[in-house]
Amino acid sequence: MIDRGYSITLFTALLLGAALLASTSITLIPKAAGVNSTITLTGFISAWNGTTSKPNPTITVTQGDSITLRLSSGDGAPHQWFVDVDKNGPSPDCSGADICSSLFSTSTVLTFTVSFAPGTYTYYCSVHPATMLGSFVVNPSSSVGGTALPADRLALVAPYVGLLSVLAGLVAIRNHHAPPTEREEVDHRGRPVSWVPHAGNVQPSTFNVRPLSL
Ligand SMILES: [Cu+2]
Repeated sequence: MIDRGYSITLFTALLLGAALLASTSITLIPKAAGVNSTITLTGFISAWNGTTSKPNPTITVTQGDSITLRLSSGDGAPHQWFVDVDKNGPSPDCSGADICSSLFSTSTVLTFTVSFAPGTYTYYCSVHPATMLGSFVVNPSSSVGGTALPADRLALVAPYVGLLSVLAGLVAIRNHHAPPTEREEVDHRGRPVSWVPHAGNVQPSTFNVRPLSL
């Protein structure tokens, strides 16, 4: 009883909805887990790792990495390592966005996860920020140009679109199957004329009844 065009539309809507719902499980492929890396820095008033061939080395990490930073004082002076995440310069905001070690004269270990945005930051010693500073580079978590976000956005939206399509289809079925009203008419001889209006056309019709000329 359902007309062909309607069936195709309904089938397409249901298929689209089901496909979108299914796609959510496809896009939930786990991302590459953050790497655990250990970095060692020795503090000297002249520079971090000041006695090596690479003082104040550039530290390069990937977003999501778990970092273990092994810090020691090479000159017995107190030092404090921090990365200036909020990019407001060499005064540490340890209760804010910046990530800080404790103040140490012997050694300490700082562990943290790189949960802030990719970009280039500066790490300092808060006690000797003029000489003890270097670059802290955070690379995006996706290895191919950091294009992971569009898929994530699709995964966020797809279940809702899928659900809406299915709901729209169900509402359409419900409306379409509203039972047609049966009307009873009487012809010019008083005999009942039964008819069912065509589905989708329930407008009242006019019967022109002429008496037969005998
Ligand atoms: Cu220092």
